Amino acid sequence: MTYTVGHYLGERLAQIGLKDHFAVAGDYNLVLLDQLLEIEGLRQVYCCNELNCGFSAEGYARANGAGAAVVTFSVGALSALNAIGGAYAENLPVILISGAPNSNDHGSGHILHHTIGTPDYGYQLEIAKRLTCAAVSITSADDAPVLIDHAIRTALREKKPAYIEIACNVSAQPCPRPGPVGAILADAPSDAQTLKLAVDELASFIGARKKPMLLLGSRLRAAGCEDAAIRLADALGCAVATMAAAKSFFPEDHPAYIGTYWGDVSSPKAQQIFDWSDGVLCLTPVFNDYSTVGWTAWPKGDNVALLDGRHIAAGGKAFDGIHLRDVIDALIERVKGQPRKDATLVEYRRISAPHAPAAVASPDAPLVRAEMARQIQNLLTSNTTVLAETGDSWFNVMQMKLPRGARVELEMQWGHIGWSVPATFGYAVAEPERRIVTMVGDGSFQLTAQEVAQMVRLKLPVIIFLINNRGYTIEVQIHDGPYNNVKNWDYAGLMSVFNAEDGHGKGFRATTGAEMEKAIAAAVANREGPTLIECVIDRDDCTSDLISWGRRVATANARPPAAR
Ligand code: TPU
Ligand code: MG
Repeated sequence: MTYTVGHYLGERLAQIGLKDHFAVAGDYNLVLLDQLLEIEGLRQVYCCNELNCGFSAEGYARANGAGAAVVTFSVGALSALNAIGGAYAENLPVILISGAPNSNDHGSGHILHHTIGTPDYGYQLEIAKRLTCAAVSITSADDAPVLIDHAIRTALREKKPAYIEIACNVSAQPCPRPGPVGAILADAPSDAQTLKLAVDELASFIGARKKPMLLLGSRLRAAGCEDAAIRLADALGCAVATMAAAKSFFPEDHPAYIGTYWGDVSSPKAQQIFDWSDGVLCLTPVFNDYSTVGWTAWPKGDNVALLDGRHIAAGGKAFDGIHLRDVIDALIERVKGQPRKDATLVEYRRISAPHAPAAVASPDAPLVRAEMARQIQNLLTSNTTVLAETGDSWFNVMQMKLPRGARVELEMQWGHIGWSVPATFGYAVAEPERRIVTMVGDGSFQLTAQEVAQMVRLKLPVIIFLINNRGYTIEVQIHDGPYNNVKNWDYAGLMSVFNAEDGHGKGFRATTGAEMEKAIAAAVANREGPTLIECVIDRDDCTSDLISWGRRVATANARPPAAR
């Protein structure tokens, strides 16, 4: 058998730990898909459309560390690029692979199908360059190994997406076999001198403060520092808060954990502790308009130290080219044996009230948000992952208490409604043994609903809570108008559409607590496919946090243009 460019790509994907890749077929990628099918241990998983294909690979990368999507030129890739923008925003190495025009057509003046109708096909690569950390075009088998390795290596290093397009007549051309994977995984070590100076600076930042605390942000996983953050918390003894987008990146049953810091909509007392602290070590934060609650809660100034994956800023100094993992390890060594800096945690324990269990609603009363959230909370185990969509689902999941091991996945930087359905599919493909629970609003679900059919196809026992409040409630809280009303669907009824003649998905509609409980029991018992539970609640029944946050964001949006 001839070893080909497609084989090389597939083998590299398998080497970096991919057991699956997501695909939508098209004539520019058919031969490539044939080559990928021949790679042992690499399954080809199909999606309904390319946007979903991109988000499926993104969800897969959340569970597996990296993901790949294979699409056709332009009509496919331009849809997938939206999800690639998401992977960039969310720091996930997703490799987008696009079939491309025959190498003989480049520069020929030929007009080809699926293009914008001009003989220049370079626009897709140009767009991809803006949305990825590496974008390459392969029009000759000779260049393929170097270009493929460059794209994959850069994506893994940067924890950002990469783009590879392969001319359709090159995928099956002969190509050498790849060497060991170490060549593309190896990373430059931290610069020793910079590391020492950065740790000196951080140690004196902490030493000079009485009430330090740790704030963990959403890039912690990409930096590979979730465990290191726990060790640092143990060494310092101070309070630890997570930012909203970093929910579940620190164990919530850890004695130092005080909840989410999110300005006005923080967990009880977390904002007071934050305001009282005289030195916040921010690990891998992303401060945007949403995470700072419309710029009202933006940690900065002399009492803030910023520690990113490869960059430290503290005490008016900046340090680059050092891995956060190394910084944390060295800092732990430095503070060892010193008195614990536990003032923020002691203070938190003084002012915080014990957590009161949520009240149980009367079983036959109309379903309300609080009862819905209570029942979903009860479903969470140490083996559960909750994917929470943009909307009030963000605020509902933020209030949940996670057992050790439970994970939450959020897409707060990109915030593409509809993300959760294909991301759930991809996540479930990577982690079929976990209990996977999705919370998605009616408005969001309508963007990507058809990907539930692929969960039926692969018999993935996902539980989807579809929150039907007949509107874009998160938008209602920011700015209301007729555009926030959503056409109602028979959501539970969709499942029989997706099942057709051979599926085992189940759909239920819950209008009371009792109906929801029954549906959850049936969902847990259904191991043969997804279960969708439509939770019917009132249009205005949302968390108070969403209302407060929505007001702040609306104010930030409404700032008039600055006078020139
Ligand atoms: O719980 P709830 O009602 O807030 O959630 P639902 O029903 O899913 O509504 C979400 C409403 C929403 C929109 C329309 N949130 N953000 N947007 C703006 C938006 C539009 N298009 C995309 C692709 N992403 C968006 N975030
Ligand atoms: Mg809604």
